Amino acid sequence: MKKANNFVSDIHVEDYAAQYEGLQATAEAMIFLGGRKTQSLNGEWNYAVDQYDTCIRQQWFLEKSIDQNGFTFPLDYSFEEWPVMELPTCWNVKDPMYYLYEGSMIFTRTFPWGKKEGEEVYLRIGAANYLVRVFVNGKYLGMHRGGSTPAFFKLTEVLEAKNRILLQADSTRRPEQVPTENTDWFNYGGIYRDIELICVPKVHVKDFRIGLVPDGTYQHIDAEVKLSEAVCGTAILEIPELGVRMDLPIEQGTGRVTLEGNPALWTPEHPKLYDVKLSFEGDEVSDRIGFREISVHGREILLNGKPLFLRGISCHEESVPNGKAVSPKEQEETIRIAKELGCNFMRLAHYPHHENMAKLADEMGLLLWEEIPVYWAIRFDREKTYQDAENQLRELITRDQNRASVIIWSVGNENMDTDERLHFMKSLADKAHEMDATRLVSAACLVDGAKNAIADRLAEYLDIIGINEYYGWYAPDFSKLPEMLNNSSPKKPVIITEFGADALAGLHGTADEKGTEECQKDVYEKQVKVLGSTEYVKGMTPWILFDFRCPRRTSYKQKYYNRKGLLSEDKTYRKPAFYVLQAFYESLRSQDHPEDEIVTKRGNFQST
Ligand code: GCB
Repeated sequence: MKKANNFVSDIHVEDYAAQYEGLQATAEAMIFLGGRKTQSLNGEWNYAVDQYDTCIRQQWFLEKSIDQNGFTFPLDYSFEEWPVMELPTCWNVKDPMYYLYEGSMIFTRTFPWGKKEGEEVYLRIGAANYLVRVFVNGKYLGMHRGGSTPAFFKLTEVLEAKNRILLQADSTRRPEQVPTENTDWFNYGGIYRDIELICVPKVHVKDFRIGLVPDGTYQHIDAEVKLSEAVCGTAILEIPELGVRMDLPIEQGTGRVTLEGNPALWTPEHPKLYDVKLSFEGDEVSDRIGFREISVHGREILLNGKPLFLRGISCHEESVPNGKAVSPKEQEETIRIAKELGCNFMRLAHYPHHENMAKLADEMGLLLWEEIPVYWAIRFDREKTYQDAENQLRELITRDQNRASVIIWSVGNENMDTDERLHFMKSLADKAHEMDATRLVSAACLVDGAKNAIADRLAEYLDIIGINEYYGWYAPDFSKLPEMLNNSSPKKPVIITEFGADALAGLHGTADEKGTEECQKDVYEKQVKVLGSTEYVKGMTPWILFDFRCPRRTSYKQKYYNRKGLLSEDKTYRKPAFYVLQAFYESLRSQDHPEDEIVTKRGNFQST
């Protein structure tokens, strides 16, 4: 751009963000966290709403009142006097003023640091929606895209005795992002998972993966290590309960070993976990590992070689008081309610949930479907959008690859079967397969409406076909469901990843009256009857466990909520359909595991 003599950088430059697009934190920047002590930066941060991105236009992080051209302006910020917000959080639930706010907020605080020789320091932000930019002591350290996966930044070189950190979190929806502008959930803004500093020796364990070799013997354990530097040496691997303490040779920074073991196998009914330790010179990490094998054979899903029906439920990451920043107690309660429903499986829709969900599922015994937000009308024609989606997938896999509970990576939900989409999502499925041979790959696909059949071309590249169908709701003629199932002859197992109906808690009427509890109950009764007797349907995750916020839902029954929850949004009231599904799952479970104790029925309604 040709600059006029009266040019002023902070008001005349509209591509101001371009210089803060580089240094993208990607999956490659991640560090294995298990067993590491971290220093928390959670807590009070000063903040300001920054609707016009003035912070990066004026470079507030420099804490100078002179711009690049020597132009002096009065400071438009005062970090110390700004109000305070407790992080992590979603700002929408912090103050009614921010209930619908989308855009940038600036967060800043100071922290002391005592440098130790030879130590590297990294910042980890568990999740910030959608992008976050990091500035420490006046320097731009990088940015991260993707609202639900962790971001890592190296701080070592910039740290001093006293440090100022400034974060720009920007929740703006943009067409080329993943997800794109239009979704069926609320776009919470904020830095809503833990912010922490990680100190590691220069040569440290960057990645550590361990699990059962999927060879059908259940006796071979595969462990793989990546170090931060291409050094050679010997790591030590320990699984005390299995009597394992062995050398793991490292060449050029990587090492891999397969060992004989006879672990008790992990199942949802018996979620046995083993303590595992790995050390390399001054660095030590640990994890709690369940050993299990998941596979498909024809139209069967097998867990440790045994056929399995996935008694599931879909779930968003949300609570009324905390938005997406659900507390550990709320996470545990979600799993507990799913178990009360009789589930052995949960679909964490439509984006990566907090990593603690998978840790809890490991401990409490629940199988998981994890998903990236390749949702609806993603810009499948854009290479940058693909890179963003693939990076989110790689970050998710790297984060949760040691979790026994996670059996399926989903590469998206309800996308039109176009050529661009097929190429895009096939590439994602290939990437997931390439990174992880110990799990299945799926996606939630739509029914082909013209054929009334399962005909999505993506199915060829998936291990399990996920199908969203809304017979009895969006597709009002229920008789089309058995017809659709008869019209289809999938070569792989099918999971019905969605069906459901809205019901406003406490609203009564006839089964024909949409939005009533009776209508939802009726849809569930019809659905489970048909799906339960379809040979190739090997699981289901009806839509959805709890009512959830959604800007698209404006009717008087919805009140900006999607009301397809089996429970109301406060997670206390169980609608009658809850008990229909519970009774169905109980009947399946008593066939599968007659020896298991039956979960006591609780709640406010007894099925008749
Ligand atoms: C779907 C979507 C889900 C929506 C749901 C609905 O098919 O996958 O995100 O919330 O339908 O209620 O319309």
